[in-house]
Amino acid sequence: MQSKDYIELEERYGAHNYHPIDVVIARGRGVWVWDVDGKKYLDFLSAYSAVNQGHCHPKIIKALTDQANALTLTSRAFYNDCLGEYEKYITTLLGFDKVLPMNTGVEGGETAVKLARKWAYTVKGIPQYEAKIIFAEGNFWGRTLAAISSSTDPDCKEGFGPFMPGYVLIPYNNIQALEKALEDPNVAAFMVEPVQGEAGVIVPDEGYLKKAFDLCKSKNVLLICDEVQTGLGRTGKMLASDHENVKPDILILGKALSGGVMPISAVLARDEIMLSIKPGEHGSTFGGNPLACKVAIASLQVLVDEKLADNAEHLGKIFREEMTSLMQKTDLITKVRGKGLLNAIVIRRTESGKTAWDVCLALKENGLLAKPTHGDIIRFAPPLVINGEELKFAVDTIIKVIMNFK
Ligand code: IF1
Repeated sequence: MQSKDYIELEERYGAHNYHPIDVVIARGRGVWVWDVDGKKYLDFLSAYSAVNQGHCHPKIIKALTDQANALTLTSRAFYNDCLGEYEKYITTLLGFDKVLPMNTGVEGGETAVKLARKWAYTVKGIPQYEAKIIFAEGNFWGRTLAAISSSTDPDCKEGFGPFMPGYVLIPYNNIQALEKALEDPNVAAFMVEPVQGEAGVIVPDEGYLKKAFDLCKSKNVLLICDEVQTGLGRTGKMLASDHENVKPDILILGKALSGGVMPISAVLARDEIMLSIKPGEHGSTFGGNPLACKVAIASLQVLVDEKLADNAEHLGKIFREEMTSLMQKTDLITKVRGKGLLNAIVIRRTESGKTAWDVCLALKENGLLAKPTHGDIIRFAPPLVINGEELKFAVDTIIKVIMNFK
């Protein structure tokens, strides 16, 4: 079979809920992937930051296969011999009292919202079912009905109502708006991404998260940080909230918690919040399964052992410098922004009507995989195991493609 055959199969038998770039990947290792014809590409998306540790990291795959041969799933009807070890490891590493294990990122978000509501009724004392959660415009936390209810993107939302009540939307990176929204005594939580990913890698002003945290604290409102994308080394620290020394009341992790091996998410909080949910009130069949526990421990260990956050910080600076100097040589790029190795450039639409999509196709032809978003933004987020030489290849490729783009 050739590329076009695989694409036709998906087109014929799969739902049409995605529009992928025309490349059929068959193998991956570190920062590299190979298509079905054996052509090699540098992965500059990392499955939206899920493969921070690189494709098929040997230590993570070993943890997976070792555990797969012993035990994969018990459900939470019984104890298993991996969950406690994992819970101790992740809470100690990140400094939280307790963890609640789930699978996908969006389930982590759902869990955080449920926790905030339960805490609001049982601890804060908000009247029954009047709790509100504040979100920032441009937020993205997945595709469930609860998640799209907070969305301001019509593509995510239109045609899927009615929506979840109890949500309040304020502009991102606007402390005054938050202060005003917090005047409502029925606010339980403010849920926010330290850097907005889907919105196009929007980095807020320095101090935004810290001020938001302080304001929330003064109103007895929980700060929920959605670090599904920004967490686990991506922005140059273990957590993006570490940049401002903020410890969120509730932290959501996903994606790279498994190094891209399987869906693993986690919600972390202190006892006062976590213990407001009692047996039978929340969970999932697969959350906390032994396979996931071993994979998550290995994935976190790799981040620590290989100092991937430091690498993201260091190479991210170089990358933005290179892109900024490229921007000065061409009017095709109108903006460069990001933190660590979560970066984006904004492409100006050309006279011939070409867009960021066409730039990505040209990048692909030259061996670099990236995906456009919102028509004019290209997100650049390589695996954090990338080295200086590989980064140079990426930078040279981007320069070549942009400077020759017609
Ligand atoms: C898709 C973008 C990224 C997330 C944050 C929770 C979740 C996500 C901050 C939910 C998921 C994804 C999912 C993916 C595309 C994607 C994305 F393109 F939308 F903008 F990463 F940048 N919180 N992000 O970014 O996690 O339930 O998917 O495990 O195809 O929808 P999930």
